[in-house]
Amino acid sequence: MNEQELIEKIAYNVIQGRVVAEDEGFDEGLEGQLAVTELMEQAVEQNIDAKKLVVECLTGSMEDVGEKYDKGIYLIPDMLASAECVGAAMDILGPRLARAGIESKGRFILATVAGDLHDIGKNIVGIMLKGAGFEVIDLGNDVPADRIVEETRKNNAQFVGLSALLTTTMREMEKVVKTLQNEGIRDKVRVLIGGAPTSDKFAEQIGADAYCRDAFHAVDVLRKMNI
Ligand code: B1M
Repeated sequence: MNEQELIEKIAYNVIQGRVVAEDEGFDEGLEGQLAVTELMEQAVEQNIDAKKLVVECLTGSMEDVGEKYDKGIYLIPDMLASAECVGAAMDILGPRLARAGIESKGRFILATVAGDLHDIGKNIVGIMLKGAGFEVIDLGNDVPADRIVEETRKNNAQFVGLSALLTTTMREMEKVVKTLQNEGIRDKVRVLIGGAPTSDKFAEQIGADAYCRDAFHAVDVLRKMNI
């Protein structure tokens, strides 16, 4: 299979929610055909650029999944099946994105805010930050502001990365910034935010240092901060 065919096949199988060849997929009857795990292993063997694989096979496909959910074609279990595919793909791609043995550029606390269970984007950001040389402490999803601030203090972290995918949870980011202020450590950390409903304007409104469009942009933003 050439590079383009492989990319299209992986993207298709993410949308179908097929982790391994035995899975039947949303359209059913696909069992036996190569799925995300086998295809991603091939892509890695063929040395296809990891960034291209993330953007074209994973991020793009999840947008499609979101549209299908919006239209009522997909239900929550279908979104979850696709999410599982991204997880499996990142398990294979992660070591290629995160190069080992780089000197630490600082400690990064990463979390999806309280009330929000979306963690695919955050996990990709974590892998990219590790690859860029940061020591990442990932607190997971649905993390209350108090815990984020407590871990920031305890670990003497220089960076806080917050993720939110819901319009109902993005306000939690402001709570984190305010709690950092109240605890007197706001000026010791840079706060970076990301997730579909957030923006440059929102970052400014809540007093965060930067908005990151995607994981690659996050690394770029940090580079521009001269870190
Ligand atoms: Co949900 N969901 N979901 N969902 N889900 C969205 C976000 C939604 C847009 C779907 C839709 O309606 N079209 C919609 C939100 C609407 C809104 O708020 N305006 C939605 C909804 C409504 C819901 C529920 C409320 C559904 C329900 O129960 N009725 C529910 C809420 C649960 C909760 O959180 N409390 C829910 C549940 C779920 C699942 C659990 C089933 C699953 C998540 C599984 C998981 O994460 N483990 C899920 C999924 C998969 C999605 C979509 C389809 C995909 C999200 C995703 O993973 N994208 C999503 C639709 C969409 O986004 N188009 C949707 C791929 C990922 C790589 O991108 O997360 O944007 P993203 O991350 C990027 C950047 O944003 C950036 O970099 C990342 C990598 O490049 N970034 C950062 C993100 N965080 C960053 C932090 C940084 C820097 C950059 O810090 C430094």
